Amino acid sequence: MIRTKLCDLLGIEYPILQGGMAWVSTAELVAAVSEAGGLGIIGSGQAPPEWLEEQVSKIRKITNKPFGVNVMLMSPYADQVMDIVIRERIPVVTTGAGNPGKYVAGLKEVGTKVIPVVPSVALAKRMERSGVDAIIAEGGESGGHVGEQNTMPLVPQVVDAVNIPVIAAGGIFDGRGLVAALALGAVGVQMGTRFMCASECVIHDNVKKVLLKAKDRDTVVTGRSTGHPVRVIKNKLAKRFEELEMLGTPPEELEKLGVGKLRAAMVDGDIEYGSVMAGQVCGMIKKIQPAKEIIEDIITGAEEVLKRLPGGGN
Ligand code: TUI
Repeated sequence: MIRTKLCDLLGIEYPILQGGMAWVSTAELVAAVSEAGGLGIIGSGQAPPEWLEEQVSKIRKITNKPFGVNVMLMSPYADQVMDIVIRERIPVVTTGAGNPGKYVAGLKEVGTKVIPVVPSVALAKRMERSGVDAIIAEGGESGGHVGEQNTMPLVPQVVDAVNIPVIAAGGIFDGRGLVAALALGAVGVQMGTRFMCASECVIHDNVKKVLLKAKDRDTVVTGRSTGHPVRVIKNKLAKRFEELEMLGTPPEELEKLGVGKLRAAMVDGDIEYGSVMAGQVCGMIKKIQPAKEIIEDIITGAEEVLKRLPGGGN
């Protein structure tokens, strides 16, 4: 059994967080992951507060296990979403694309654990000073909005720089990845891409089919020139982005091209002109399976790896 102090901190059985993905991790997936012993996390993205309230109430009808909400701090609704998190006493909040500093006191007052996602050591230190409970160090192998560091160098540097627990994210798919993350000093992992092909995940079937077929080199990072680089599956939209960036198109024009494209992919199934955000591990997805089976596979896989490692069985 692989338990770490993250399990005690969050009241979960396994040190596995399902990354909060906009338009992807809705109540169905979140409840299934939490019910299976991991931590399911709602991706609130740019959704209005009423949407979040609905999701929370759906989850509470299915499970009474802890779950989380990811707040994308660039969302125009971030303040209102945080108000709901506090009012509903959501057990865990993760944040992306910014610094949650101004919300920490209010969240801690109601007992919500605050865990920002960071792409660098400097941001990890800044977040620690704001009083957060743990940090997710996310490498550029992950899908969606990414930083510049990769997981292998980022995680140990963050572990050395802070005194709070560190969770590894980016490029982790199975028991091998979990053990590797623990070896780097992390107390657990966050995985997004793998859970996109969970049976309970509501994304369009077209996207699941693309992921099932994807190989190691099928993602690309676009939008570096805008200051908001995102890792996506290569398609016609990604190609257009690359062409426009090469031509020196102003960032505002490029940003406009991206508006509404994540929804177009995940909800409407537009896999050519939508933004199919996914991490480099997409090449390892081989089947659609229930979240419970995914979690069991990761844990039994990790236990086998530990036995197989030199000295592990002795
Ligand atoms: O947030 C993510 N990944 C995401 S968010 C997203 S939704 C989206 N929609 C439209 C355009 C762009 C994104 C899809 N994927 N990951 C966590 C993450 N956070 N990665 C990097 C950061 C980050 C960046 C800057 C965290 C803090 C930060 O601080 C900046 C500051 O100045 O405080």
